[in-house]
Amino acid sequence: MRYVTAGESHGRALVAVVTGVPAGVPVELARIDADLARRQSGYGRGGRMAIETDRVVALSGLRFGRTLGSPVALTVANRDWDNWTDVMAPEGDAADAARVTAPRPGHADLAGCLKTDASDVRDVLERASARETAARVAAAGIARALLRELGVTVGSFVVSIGGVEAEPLADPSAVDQAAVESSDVRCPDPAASAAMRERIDTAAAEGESLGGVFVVYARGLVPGLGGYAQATDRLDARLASAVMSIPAIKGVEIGDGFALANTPGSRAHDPILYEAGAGFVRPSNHAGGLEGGMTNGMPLVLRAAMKPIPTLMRPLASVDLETLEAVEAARERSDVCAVPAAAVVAESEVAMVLADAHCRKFGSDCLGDMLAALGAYRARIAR
Ligand code: EPS
Repeated sequence: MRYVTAGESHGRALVAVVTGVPAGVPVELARIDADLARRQSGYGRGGRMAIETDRVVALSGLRFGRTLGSPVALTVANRDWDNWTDVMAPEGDAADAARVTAPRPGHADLAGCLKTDASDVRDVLERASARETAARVAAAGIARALLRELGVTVGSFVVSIGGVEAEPLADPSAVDQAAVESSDVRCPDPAASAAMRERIDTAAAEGESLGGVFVVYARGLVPGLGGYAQATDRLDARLASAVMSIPAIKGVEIGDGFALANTPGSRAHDPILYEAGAGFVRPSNHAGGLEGGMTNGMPLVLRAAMKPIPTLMRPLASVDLETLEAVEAARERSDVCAVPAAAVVAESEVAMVLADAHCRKFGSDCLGDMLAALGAYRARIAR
C-alpha cells in the first residue's frame, strides 16, 4: 500500500491517491475526519487553523463503505483558497501577485529556489508547507481502517515541547490515549501539559517558535513483519524514512535508541522467555518492538524530534534573491508550535508502513484472504 499527494498550501485542494489497497476493508469517512481534526488541533497553532475545517471527500475506490481494491482518491479542500485566488491562480498574469524574495532559514525556500530556478519563494513554499500533511492523514485513514480489522492499534503522544518534559512512562505503548486526546498539547501528563502551554505562550510573546519530541506506538503486531534479507525490507528503516519525511522532523529513534549506545549489551537487549499459552515473551522492550528489521511481537515504540518552525515573527538574517542585499527573512502567518499535530502525522505515516508490511506478508487482494493468512500464521507460530 502506497500513497502520493498533490496540492499547494493555498491552492484549491489537497489530493491523496492510495494504491495497493485490499478489497473489502470497511472505511468510515467520519473516522478520517476525526483524524484530520486531531491533526488540526494543538495549542500553539496559528490563524490558519481557524479558517480550515478539514473534511475528506472520497472520489474513488470505495463503494457502500468498503474498499473495492482499486486506487482510493481522496481530497481535502483548502477553505483559505477563497482568500488566495489571485496569488495562486492556475492561469493568468503573475504581475499583481506579491512576490516573496527573502528565503527563511530552516525552510525549503532557498534550496528549493536554487534547485528549480525560481525567484519567487512562493513557487517553492506553497508545496513545501506542512499543509500537505493533511493529505497524508487522509491517505492513512485507509491504512488505519485495514489495521483496525487486523487488530493493530496505532497511537501517539507528546513527551516534550520547548524543553518542557513530561514524566517518562515505563511502557509508552500502554499510555492512556483518552488522556492524551483530552490534552490540547496531546501529552498524558497534566502538569507537563500546563507547563508546555505556558512555554508556548511565552514563545508566542517573544516571536519565537518551538519544537519538541513525541512518541508513536503500535500494539497488536505479530512477529516477522518486515524483513532482514535486503536493506529495503527492514521495517525499522522504512519507519524511520516515513517519519523523517514529515517536514521539520530532525531525528527518529526506535526503542531506547540513542541511550542504547551507552548501555552494556547485557542490559541493552530483551531476554527471550517461553510461557505455555503465551509462547515467546520478552520481559522488557528496549528494542522498541523491532529486531533484525522485523517486528518481534512486542509493541512498536518510536520517538521523533521536531525542530522549531522556521517562520519567525522576529526573523533571522537572509539575503534577497533579487537584489542580493542583506534582509530579514520573510515573515508569514505561521504556528508557534505544531508538535501535537506532527505526532498525528507521524502516527499516520507509521500506519501506512505497517499496513503495507501486512499486505506484503499476508497478501493484498482482499481482507478475507488477509485475515485467513494472518490466522494461519498466528496458529503456526503458537505451535
Ligand atoms: C505552514 C504555515 C501555516 C500553517 C501551515 C504550515 O499556514 P499559513 O501560511 O496558511 O498560515 O498553518 O499548516 C497548515 C496550513 C496545516 O494545515 O497544518 C508552513 O509554512 O509550513
